[in-house]
Order: sequence, then structure tokens, then C-alpha cells
Amino acid sequence: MATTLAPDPADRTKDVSQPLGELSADETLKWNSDYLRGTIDLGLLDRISGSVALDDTRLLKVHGMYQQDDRDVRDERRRQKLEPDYRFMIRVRLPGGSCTPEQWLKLDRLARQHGGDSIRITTRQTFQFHWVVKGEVRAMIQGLHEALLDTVAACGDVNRGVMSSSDPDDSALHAEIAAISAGISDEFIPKTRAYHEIWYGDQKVAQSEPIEPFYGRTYLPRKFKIGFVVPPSNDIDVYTQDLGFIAIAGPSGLEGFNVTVGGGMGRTDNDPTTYPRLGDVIGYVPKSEASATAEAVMGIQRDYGNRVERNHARFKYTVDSKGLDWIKREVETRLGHRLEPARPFHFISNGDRIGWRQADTRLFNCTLFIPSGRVTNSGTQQWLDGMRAIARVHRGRFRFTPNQNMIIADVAPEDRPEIERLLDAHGLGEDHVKSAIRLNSIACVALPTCGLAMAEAERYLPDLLTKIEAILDQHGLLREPITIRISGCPNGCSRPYVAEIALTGRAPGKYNFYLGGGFHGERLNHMVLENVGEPAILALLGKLIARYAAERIEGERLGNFVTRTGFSLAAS
Ligand code: SRM
Ligand code: SF4
Repeated sequence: MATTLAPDPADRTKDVSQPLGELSADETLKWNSDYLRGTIDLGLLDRISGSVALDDTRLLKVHGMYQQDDRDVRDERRRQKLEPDYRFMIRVRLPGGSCTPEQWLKLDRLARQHGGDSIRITTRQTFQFHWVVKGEVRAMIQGLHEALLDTVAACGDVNRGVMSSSDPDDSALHAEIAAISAGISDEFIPKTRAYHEIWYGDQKVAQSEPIEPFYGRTYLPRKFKIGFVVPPSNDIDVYTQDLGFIAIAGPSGLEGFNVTVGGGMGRTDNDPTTYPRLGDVIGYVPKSEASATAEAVMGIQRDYGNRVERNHARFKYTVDSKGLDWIKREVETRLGHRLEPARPFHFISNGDRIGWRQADTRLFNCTLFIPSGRVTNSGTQQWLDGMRAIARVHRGRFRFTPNQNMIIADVAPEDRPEIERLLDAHGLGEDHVKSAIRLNSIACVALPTCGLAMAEAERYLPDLLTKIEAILDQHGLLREPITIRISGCPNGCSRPYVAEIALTGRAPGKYNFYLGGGFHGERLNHMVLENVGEPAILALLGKLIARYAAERIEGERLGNFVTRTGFSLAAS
């Protein structure tokens, strides 16, 4: 329900952007939250329930955490008249997508103490803890603080963690871009002291200067995502970002960026007015203007984004309602000059190159394939113990990739044998990966923690892949890289709508099935089967893979084959 708020003249002197007129319930909540404080501190003290007040659950997102409950036991607890088994998901802000071994050891300790022995690498190069009970959230945040980490703005209606290509082969270029992306991440975090007061116990002090000079009192209409990519790898899926920067390098290094606007994946189930959209390239800016460009584009979204209908509040809808030309002109006005024409670039894939490689520094990098980014101990794969053992001897860094994988980075040649020994000892060598499709797979978290999941994703993908691998094996295609992504609902946290094969959950065991995305994230796929189970999906894939093996042009990717032959249209 939309609400009309009277302007607050006192507040207008503090902030640059003020909401006037009709606002959605979330906007009203932010307006009234005293800059994200709400009653969170009181809710944490309440020992009767494992939850906090509904409004506070929304504000908590900007503090980097979600109230969830264990959905595996939800029905049983309801039957026993118990409240849901409330837990909190805590998402760390990790500018530049990397941490030191010392930080990892601290994260490992926190996961074992409060987080169900699990660290979950996300599709945006950071990690989440699940299973944290309310009484331990503050200890978790303070523990992260000791490791110089925080969760500010990891979720919520603000600029999120900025992504940056993680392949560190050309180390100087990647390091420069990681530093620019980390700088933008730091620059656009909320400036309110609410986080310090609630989680670190700082005293509230009166402020005479603007509390949120950029965001204002209602922050952004919706989450905003920025990513920096270094061709030829499109590992961050730049076209799915609200704002993307494509690095353009010359003989003497980084020169600037092509700018993309208006990407986004999320759809709302049964609402055809919501849709995934690929970003459009609008021009080129020199590297010195990356931050100003981010401010200009986010400022447009702050000032013109839809604050009445939350389903249409993402920047992609602002781009479509205002028109791309208008957006480009407005960016130019805010920058004070015309954008230069976009420069040529070329992508070849959006996956990670798994295994050991030597960088131009002579140091080694080892990219580990971590199924769905879940670092835990399970069966023969002792990821949590293995990474702890490696962190104890490693002298470089750890990097996290947008494909939920991890890079043991900057390994001195003399340290490599010991790290290889530890990987093998914990069942983490490369031989746990059976096929190229598995290496190019992503699943979102979904059940049992995600409150929005309609079907399984992370827990189902390994079995589904085993069945698809059997089909590929019959046709000699086990080594063929094919992108496959699964999300437990249409929100698309695994960026499924750019995959060659994709499933998005509709109901337990039922998925919408998509084919034909571009191998390096350059084209959206399209739905070929709606609300179907595994038998229908495998039957269609069986036909497709047989025809692909027999009829493809040399080097042709599966997604391109589908598009060229119109296979899915004929089959559906
Ligand atoms: Fe996401 C909401 C998990 C990347 C689109 N996402 C959620 C929540 C917080 C569910 C909720 O709102 O209650 C999920 C928590 C599950 C859990 O139990 O942990 C969740 N999203 C994730 C992660 C952990 C998936 C993963 O398996 O790695 C990713 C965390 C990234 C990070 O570190 O910040 C994650 N989410 C994405 C991406 C991919 C990306 O950003 O590159 C997308 C699609 C891109 C986009 O934003 O358009 C994405 N998540 C959504 C949406 C749909 C937004 C929309 O425009 O409609 C929601 C729902 C919402 O915001 O209302 C959502
Ligand atoms: Fe949850 Fe849906 Fe995102 Fe999967 S895609 S993590 S089910 S919100």
C-alpha cells in the first residue's frame, strides 16, 4: 500500500535527496527508521523469540543479514505448535573479492562456533554464514570486525558488493581494477552510524553534517549492483549488472572502461511485467572517471527509480521507462561531458579456468572448483578442514570468483608441493570433477535456508548433473564446456537467464526449463518447458544433446546451436 509522507523541513537541510509524494511500504519504513536503526537493538535483547520484529527484518538487510528459518523442519514445528527454527544468514562485505589466510582462519573459527560448520561462497565473490541464532549474531559481527571485515551494505537498498574479474593471470591489471572496484564499494556504503551503534556498541552522537550525503533518508529504491570485468573473461556476467565496467587496456596498462547500464536477472513469479534484461553499452570513460560514473548512474536511479511499485524498482525498469538515450544524456549531464564511443572488446567465456597456472609475477594461482561454493566437510571432501590446513601454511591471498569458486592466489613455487599435498589429503584435488559441464555449473542456495525458494537448487544440482553427464558421455561430450545454472525460484541468484541450460524453481520438484543462452553471457536464453519435473527435462536434453553431437558445426557452443537450429522451438 502506498503512503504519502509530508516532507520534513528539518531533515531537508541534512540530505540531498528527499522523497516526496507516494511511497511504497518499504520506502516509508526506511524513512521512519532513523537511518536504519529501527528497533533492532531491542529485538536482539528479547529472549522469548528467536526472531526480530518484521520491520526490523527488512532493515537488517542493509546491515548484511537475513532472518530465515530452517525450512526442513518448518512443518513439523508448526505441527508441534513451536515457532519456526529462526536462524540468521550473515553476508560479509568483501571489497575486491579477496582475503588473507589470517582472515580465512578467523572466518573458519566463526563458522565452527556460530555458523553450522559452513562457509558459503556466493555468486558475487563473497561469503555467507547460515544457521546463526539470534543470540550469537552480535558475536559473529564482532568476530568479523576483529578480522577487519564487516557486513555493511552486503544486502538492502544500496550499492552492493562491487564485483571484479578474479582471474589474476595479468596481475598488475587485475590488481588495479580490484582496487578501483574496492574503492567504489567503500565510497558508497551507508554513512549512518547505526551499524557501529548496534553491533559494536558505539554511543549515538549528534551529527551536524548530512547523515547520508549521497543516499538521503530513503537510500536507493532497490538494490544496485556494479561489476568490473576484464576481457576476454566475462566471469562477472557484466551484462547482468545494473552498472557494468568493461576494462579497456592498452600497451601501457588500463586506460578506461566501456560502460553498460540496465542489466538484471530477477523476475517475479507469474508477473510478466517483470523480466531479466541484459545491460546495454552506452559509451567509454577514462579510468579516472569510474567513480564519478558510478555516482552519476546511481544518482539517476536514486532520483528517478520507482519508489511506489517495488516490483519495478530495479534500475533496469528505470532504463526501460526513461529510454536508453535519455539515460545516456542524463549520465553525460551529470558527468559534465559527452561519453566517448565504446571501444572494441572481446569475450570468450564466463567460467573459471580450474587448476594451477603461473602468473606474470612467476607466482602460482590455483583455482579450485567448489560445488555451489559450499565450504564444509562432507564425505570424502573435507573442504572446511582442507582450507583451514592450507590457510595455516599459505603466504599469499585467497580470491573468490563469481562462479562460487576459490583461488589460492600468489603461491610461491616452493610452497606449491605442500599445498598440493594438503588438497589431495582432503579430497580436494581436481579428480573430483567429472565433466566440463560440472565445472561450468552454478546453483543458488535455495532450500533449506532461503525463504523465497520454491524448489531445491544447491542440494539437487549434483544428482541432476550426474544424470546429464551420463547423456553427454553417450555422445562423447563429457569434456564439452556447457553452462548450466539452477535457481530455486525465478529471482535468479545463479544468473540462470544467461546460461545455455537453466532451471528455475516453481514448486517442489518442478522447474521452468530454459535453453539457448550465450556461452559468455552475451544472450538471454528462452523458456522451452514450463513447470516440469526431471523426466521431461532429461527427455528434452537427451534429444538436444544427440542432435548437437551429430549436427553441430565445429566449435559451435550448445547455446548457439539451439539458436541456429531453432531446436527448442521445434521440440516444445
Ligand atoms: Fe539473490 C534474494 C541469495 C546473488 C537476485 N538472494 C536473495 C535472498 C537474500 C533471499 C531473500 O531475499 O530472502 C537469498 C538468500 C539465500 C540464502 O539462504 O542464503 C539470496 N543471491 C543469493 C546468493 C547467496 C546466491 C548464491 O547461491 O550465491 C548470492 C549472493 C550474492 C552476494 O554476495 O551479494 C545472490 N541474487 C544474486 C544474483 C546474482 C548477482 O547479483 O550477480 C541475482 C540476480 C542479479 C540481479 O540482482 O538481478 C540475485 N536475490 C535476487 C533477487 C531478485 C531481485 C530482483 O531484481 O527481482 C532476490 C529477491 C529480492 O531482492 O527481493 C534475491
Ligand atoms: Fe533463494 Fe530464489 Fe535466490 Fe535461489 S534464486 S537463493 S531460491 S531467492
